[in-house]
Amino acid sequence: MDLVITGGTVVTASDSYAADIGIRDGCIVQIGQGLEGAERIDATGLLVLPGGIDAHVHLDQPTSDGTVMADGFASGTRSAAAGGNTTVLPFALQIKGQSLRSCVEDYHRKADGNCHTDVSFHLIVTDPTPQVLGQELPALVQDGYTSFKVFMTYDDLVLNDAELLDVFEVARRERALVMVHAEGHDAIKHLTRRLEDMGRTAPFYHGQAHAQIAEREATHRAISHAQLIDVPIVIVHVSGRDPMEQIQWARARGLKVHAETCSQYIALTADDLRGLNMDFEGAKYVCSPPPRDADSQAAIWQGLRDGTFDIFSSDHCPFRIDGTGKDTPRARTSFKWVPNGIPGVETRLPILFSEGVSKGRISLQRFVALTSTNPARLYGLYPQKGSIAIGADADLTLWDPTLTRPIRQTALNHGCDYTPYEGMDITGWPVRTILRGQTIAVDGKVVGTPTGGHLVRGTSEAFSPE
Ligand code: DUC
Ligand code: ZN
Ligand code: ZN
Repeated sequence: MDLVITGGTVVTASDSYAADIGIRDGCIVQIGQGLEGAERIDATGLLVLPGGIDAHVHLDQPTSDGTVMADGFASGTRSAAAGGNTTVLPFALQIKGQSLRSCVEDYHRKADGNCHTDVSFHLIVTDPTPQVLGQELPALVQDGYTSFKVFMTYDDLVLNDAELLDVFEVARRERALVMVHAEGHDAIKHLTRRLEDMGRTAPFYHGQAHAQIAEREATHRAISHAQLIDVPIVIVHVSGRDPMEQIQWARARGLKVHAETCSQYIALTADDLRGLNMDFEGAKYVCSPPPRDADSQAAIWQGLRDGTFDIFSSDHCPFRIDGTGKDTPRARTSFKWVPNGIPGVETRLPILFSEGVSKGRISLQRFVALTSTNPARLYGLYPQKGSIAIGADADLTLWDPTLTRPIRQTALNHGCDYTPYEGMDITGWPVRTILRGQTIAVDGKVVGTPTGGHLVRGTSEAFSPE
């Protein structure tokens, strides 16, 4: 064997056991005791986890007002690798009027040769023309682009109900998975106007404009449309109790509705958007849907435990707080001009481990399921990814469950100039990330040149009979 990892505790979504792992040609070829190979990594005292899979990141995506994201593929995947991830799933965003095929080619040009982790694109469909629905989407699904995101809000991205139903129909026919950004566009615009009329323009009011009621309504509407078409969907970035209850309502009726939540909904609340004294500091926390309250945090924890949530992602969508990102003269006039999104690909795993496993809220198995195995199953990467098994890619994260230190911007690898989690105490950090048998990060720093590749995916397990 090329490499053996010895003395660690192997953790999967179903078990924990002491074993060595033997790796040849980038794959796991043996799991056992007393293994030997050309190279040895001693994992005594460490957990050996399947590499993290962050199924929701935004890298090098253009925005409607020309604001440039803080991470491209090089810095975004560097940050992912340092944070214990071996695969990320970013988006290829279709600009209205653009062919989806040329959009995918553009993103490949940006990613190729630059990625420290493996990558696999979701598509974002903003312009479901007959050509896109009839030809481009089916051909792209055949090529392994088996998931697409649709938006129920944002002027430049929103699909109306008829368009949503059209996209759902193609997904059903092609066995592709639709990810839904569920927030009611008209309700948000109405609330935004009313808040602005009252002079309530600070970043804090972003949280009020993007009310949980609007998220609940859109979640239910998306579920109803999916039921009409009889297609599985994923409700992404679920922020609180109200939309979560809609997902539970759907599940209780046997509907195939999957759900994702993210770090910001357990680690932040609406109060963070107040900043220091309702000042522009709050812009550091502006994301959509926004963080909610303590009651919603408690509900999200319950959902992480009981299986309401299949996956836990970062929704990494970084904009710098300096004059090139969130803080522009226009953004100072109203929260509605503050770019929506926060960084988090490097802190996702430590936050869930520390707040979840170290504090006794979730088991180690649940942690692995939410952050690696389930994303792989949901998006057609399993068992090549997301498992520790003979024949799987040797994507592994060695984890020190006792290492305690706070999150500090100065220690992070992203291109953003702040973290919304500054100073948060964390117990449990990744100490080595291994992609297909090669070490790509050690102690929070990337090593080596980018070796990440593009992954072709199969059909989501959401389409299999239970
Ligand atoms: N939706 C996302 O998924 N990410 C950032 C902003 C948004 O609205
Ligand atoms: Zn979204
Ligand atoms: Zn997102």
